[in-house]
Amino acid sequence: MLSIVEPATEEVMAEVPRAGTGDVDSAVAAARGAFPAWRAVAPGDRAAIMRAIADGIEAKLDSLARIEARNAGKPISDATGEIGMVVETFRYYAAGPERLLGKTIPVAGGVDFTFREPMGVVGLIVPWNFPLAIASWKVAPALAAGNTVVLKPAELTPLSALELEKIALEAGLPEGVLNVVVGPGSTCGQRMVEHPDINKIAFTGSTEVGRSIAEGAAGTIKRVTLELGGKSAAVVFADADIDKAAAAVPYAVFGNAGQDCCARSRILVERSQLDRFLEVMEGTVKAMRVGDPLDSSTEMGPLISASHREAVASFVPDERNVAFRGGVPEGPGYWFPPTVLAPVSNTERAAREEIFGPVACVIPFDGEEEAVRIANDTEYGLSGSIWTRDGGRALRVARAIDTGVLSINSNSSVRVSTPFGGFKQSGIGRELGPDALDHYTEVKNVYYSTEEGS
Ligand code: TAP
Repeated sequence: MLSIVEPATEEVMAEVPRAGTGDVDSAVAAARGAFPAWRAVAPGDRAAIMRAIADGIEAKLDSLARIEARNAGKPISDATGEIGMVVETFRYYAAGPERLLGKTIPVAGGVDFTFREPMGVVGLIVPWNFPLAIASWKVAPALAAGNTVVLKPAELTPLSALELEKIALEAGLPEGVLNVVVGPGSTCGQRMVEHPDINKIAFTGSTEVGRSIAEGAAGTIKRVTLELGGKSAAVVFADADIDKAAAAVPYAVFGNAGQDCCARSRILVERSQLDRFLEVMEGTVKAMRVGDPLDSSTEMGPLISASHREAVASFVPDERNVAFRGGVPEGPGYWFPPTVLAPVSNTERAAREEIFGPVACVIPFDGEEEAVRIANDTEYGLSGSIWTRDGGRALRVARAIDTGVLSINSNSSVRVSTPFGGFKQSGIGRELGPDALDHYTEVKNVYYSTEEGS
C-alpha cells in the first residue's frame, strides 16, 4: 500500500494500493480492448458523455477541492479555482468530437480529403503540483478525439485522479476507456513509455524525466508531447506602474508555494526603479498569509515534501543574498518562507536552475536590449510577463522573448481556450485551446479517383 501524506500536517490522510508494471500491462490491455468501441461512438454521444463528466466533477467540486488542498498543500481558494477549471476543460473539449474537421484538397484526377483519426491508447503522466488540473488538460482532449487512456498521477498526489476515474464511470464513460494507475514513475511510468501498445505519451514534469521519456519513446517511435520546467522572467520597465507591478509580481513566484512551472522566478527590474520596487514588494511579501491550506484566507501553503524542502533550501544556503522574507507557521508541515534574493546576477545558480519553491531572484537591468538578453539567457522558455505602459515596447519585447506564454501587465499564464506550452527545453507541443486536439489525432489523407469506371 501507498501512504498519502498531507504536507501541512505531515500526517497520513489515505492509503491506496500501489501498482506495479503488471498493473500497467492490464490497464493498457483494458484500454486497447475498449478502443474500437470508443472511437466508434457517434461524435454527439461522445460529447454528451464528456459533458456528463463535467457535470459530475462540478457536483463534487467542494470535496475534490478539499482533497486537492489537503493532498497537495495548496490554499483551498486556489484548489477550488483549479477544480472549476477542470470542469471548464471537460466542457470545452466536449465540443471537440464534433469539430475534428478534415480538409478537401484540390488534386488532379480525383478528390482528396483528410480525416483526423484517434491515435489509439495514450499514456498520460502528470506531476503533483496541479494534480487534477494538469490531468484534465490531457484526459479531456484525448477522450474527445476518440482515444482511450492510461493515466498515471504522481504517487504523492493520486487521490483526485482516482476520484475522476469513478466520476467518469458514473457519467457513462465505458469501462476501460479511462484507466488510472497509481505507481512509481521509475517502474510504472517507464513501462508506459516503453509499452508497445501505447501509441503516445503526454507528459508534464521535470525536464530531466522529459528527456528520459523522449529517449524511451524512440524505441517504438511513440508520439510524445512534453510540458517541462521553466525559469521565466517578469520584466519590469521603469515606465510601468511600479507600485502595481511590485504588489502583483510576488504572486507569480509564490503562488502554489513556487511549485509552478510558470513561476516568474527571475524578476528583472530596470535599475532606476529598483529601490522603489523592492520597498513595495517587501510590504507585499511580509503581509502574505502563509498557513493552513483549508483556511479560506490562506495565500500560500507548505511545500510538497520534506525532501523537496531540502532541495529548495539548498538555493538559500545562508542569509547573504536574502533581501527579505515572509513568515511561516510553527509546528509540523513542510513550510518554507517566501524568500527574495536581491540583487542577483543572472549567472548565479539561483537564477539559472528551476527552484520550484518560493524563492525569487531580483535582477537589475539597464535598458530594453539588456532586459531581452537576460530574459532569453536561460535554457528554458515557458512563460513570462512584461510590465510597461509603453504599448510599442510591450509588443516589441513580447516578440523578442523566446517563450511560449507571455502576459503584459499581468501574471496570467493559463486559460482553457488558449494554447499553453514551452519553447526550448520547456517542452514540445501545446496543451489547451484548439491546438491540443491536434496532438491527440493523426492526420489521414484519402484520395478518391474520379476517373471514369473507377
Ligand atoms: P517529475 O519527477 O518529472 O515527475 C512527473 C511525473 O513523472 C510523475 O508522475 C512521476 O512519477 C513520473 N516519472 C518520474 N520518473 C519517471 C520515469 N523515469 N518515466 C516515466 N515517468 C516518470 O516532476 P515532479 O517533481 O513531479 O514535478 C516538478 C517538475 O514538473 C518541475 O520541473 C516543473 O517545472 C514541471 N512541471 C511542468 C509543468 C508544465 S505545464 N510545463 C507543469 C507542472 C510541473 P512519481 O512521482 O509518481 O514517481
